[in-house]
Amino acid sequence: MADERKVDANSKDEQLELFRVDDKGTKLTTNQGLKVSEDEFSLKAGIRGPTLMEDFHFREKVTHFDHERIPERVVHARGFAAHGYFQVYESMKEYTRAKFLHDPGTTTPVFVRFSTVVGSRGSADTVRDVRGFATKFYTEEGNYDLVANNMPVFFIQDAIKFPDFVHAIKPEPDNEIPQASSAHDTLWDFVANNQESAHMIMWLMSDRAIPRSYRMMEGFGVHAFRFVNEEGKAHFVKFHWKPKLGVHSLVWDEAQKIAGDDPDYNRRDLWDNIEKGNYPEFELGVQIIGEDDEFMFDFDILDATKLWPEEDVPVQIIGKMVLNQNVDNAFTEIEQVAFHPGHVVPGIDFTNDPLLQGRLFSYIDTQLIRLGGPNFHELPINRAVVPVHNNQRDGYGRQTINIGKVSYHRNSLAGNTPAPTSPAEGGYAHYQEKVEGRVVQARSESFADHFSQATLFWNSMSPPEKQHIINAFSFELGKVKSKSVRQQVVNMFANVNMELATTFAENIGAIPPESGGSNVTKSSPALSQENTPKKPDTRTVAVIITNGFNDADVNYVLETLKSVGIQPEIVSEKLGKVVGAGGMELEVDYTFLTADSVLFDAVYMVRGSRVNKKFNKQAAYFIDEAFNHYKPIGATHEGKEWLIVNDFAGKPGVVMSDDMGVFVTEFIDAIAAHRHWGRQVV
Ligand code: HDE
Repeated sequence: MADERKVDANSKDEQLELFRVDDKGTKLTTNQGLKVSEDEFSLKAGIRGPTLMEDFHFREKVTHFDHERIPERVVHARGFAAHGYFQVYESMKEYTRAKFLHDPGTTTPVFVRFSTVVGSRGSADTVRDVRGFATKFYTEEGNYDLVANNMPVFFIQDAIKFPDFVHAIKPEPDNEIPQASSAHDTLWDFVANNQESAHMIMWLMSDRAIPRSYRMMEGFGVHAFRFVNEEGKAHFVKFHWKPKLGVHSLVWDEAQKIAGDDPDYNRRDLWDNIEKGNYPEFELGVQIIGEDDEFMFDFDILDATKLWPEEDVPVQIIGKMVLNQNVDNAFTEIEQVAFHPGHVVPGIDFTNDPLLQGRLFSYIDTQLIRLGGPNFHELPINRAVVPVHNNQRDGYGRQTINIGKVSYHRNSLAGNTPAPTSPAEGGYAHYQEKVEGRVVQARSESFADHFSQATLFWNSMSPPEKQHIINAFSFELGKVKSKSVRQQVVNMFANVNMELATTFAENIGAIPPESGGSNVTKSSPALSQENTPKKPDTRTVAVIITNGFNDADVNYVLETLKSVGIQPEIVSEKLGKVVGAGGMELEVDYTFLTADSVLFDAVYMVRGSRVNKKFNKQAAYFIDEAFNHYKPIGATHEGKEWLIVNDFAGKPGVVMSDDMGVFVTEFIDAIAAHRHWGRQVV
């Protein structure tokens, strides 16, 4: 459950407070502060005459409106964010100078933006896609950005291919179709012709691409970074975020329906749970490899299409992040926040991963156009909590009023300040890696194996997860029009696993591969969501109910569910109240019109003594869909009778009993298990 602790020294919040304005109860003014007397009628020459140019309030209002939009992010356009704090569990001083990783008593304010990658700003949340997981730590040594994704590898090995990849996955340029989807010809043509994408495509076709909640996703820094300690000793490091609630996903049919029912599903879930005090928590983990062990692995640790199997390089949990505050304004905070993997603090450094190196260029560059110039660091959400002093000056929208004549280094007029700080006193010093070699445009041979880890991923999946991957390939390629591309993809994935390629080949009318297969037999249990923590906390339950229910029993069930952190919502025919046989009233949250079962994690079917035919029909649709999505279904009283008549009794995850104590215990267990894959769903 939520950790109630508040941030000790939330200096970021204090800083933002300086910029917050509450317009409620104030007088309307122009941007110049002039009080406005008329805001409905523009100034006209005669009551039916033309509008006059001298109406400055009209012009200012419309001009500002005309310029309200800024370019959306070229990728990760759709996102949502929240404030919180981070705390390290034990000092990491042995490995890194980064001060925010030293003192367990220090809380560092953070701002985290979750996103989809492909869709535009208005696209649906539940599409099949990678999710961004970008964290800005406002540390006492300056801002540190951990710009991560919810998958540990990437589609390409070298940043020079990023525009090609993005052009291929975005809507096709002639008709701008499809929105927020990888299920089209150009993406799969790219995949087949850039086989380094194989491993990431396995992740994209897996359940990881349709997370149940931003609160239930892992985050991965993807690249190998470097930790550098006080003595200058370096280690390779990969960053992980582990959600306290475990890693959970939707099923594909459900995800598609939610995209229509509630396109804001993931953002609403984050917002609502923070409002309710169910603060999302993530633990920060690190995998550390000594410099001497760089070449100990059967893959190149600098290759971003490879993960470091957790069984070989354990994830050390080093701290915790809690998101406990919603934004006040989506534009000024979420849209204007600017992340950059190059925003580091002393003790965190880069490696020669060619994907990372390219990112170091791209992020500042994109903010220049998106946020309108080089002063985006002055926007409230991007400001460091420590003072900023340098000789950078001017530019669009500059806000700092730098005093004095000196804006250059070296100088004598200002005593040669602002002065650099020596590394010993906390100045950033780049790691002195020895580099030598010829200038070449090529890729290291050690990056050449594109399939072993794709097979490792496949081998690690549980049977339902494997089936979902086959279904995803069948869906995506089923939407690809080019037969040649479909066949190329089948042939490519024969290198990963023959059963996989053969099964989806049959579903998409392609020729099953004649040869292929992999000799990789290794698996990594950490990759399967089957092994993730499963808890009932914050799960939602639709309570299907109408008048005449058993007051005491229903009240007992609802209160017990709430006591373990489950969130029941009342669903009935009409908004208003439903009344129990003994007069107890329950406020209806949703009707069958405003909600479908896809919006809930489980269903509790109560019915009531006063059901009618229409109620039964709508409830039946609800239950049927929940059953097909493998969700827990509980039933008591008239609900139980209905489930028995309709042949749901005894099926996995279907809980019913006349003893309310037994019922609620078993129902909570079924909810904690999340999905009941043992069902035969046709
Ligand atoms: Fe990004 N990426 N990226 N990316 N990325 C952007 O920056 C880029 C990559 C990631 O919520 C852009 O401000 C290149 C990997 C996240 O604001 C842009 C390459 C990972 C976000 C950009 C990559 C990411 C972005 C677009 C290949 C996981 C959203 C808008 C070398 C580790 C941040 C912006 C937010 C955003 C470039 C690959 C994560 C264009 C060139 C790998 C979470 O600069």
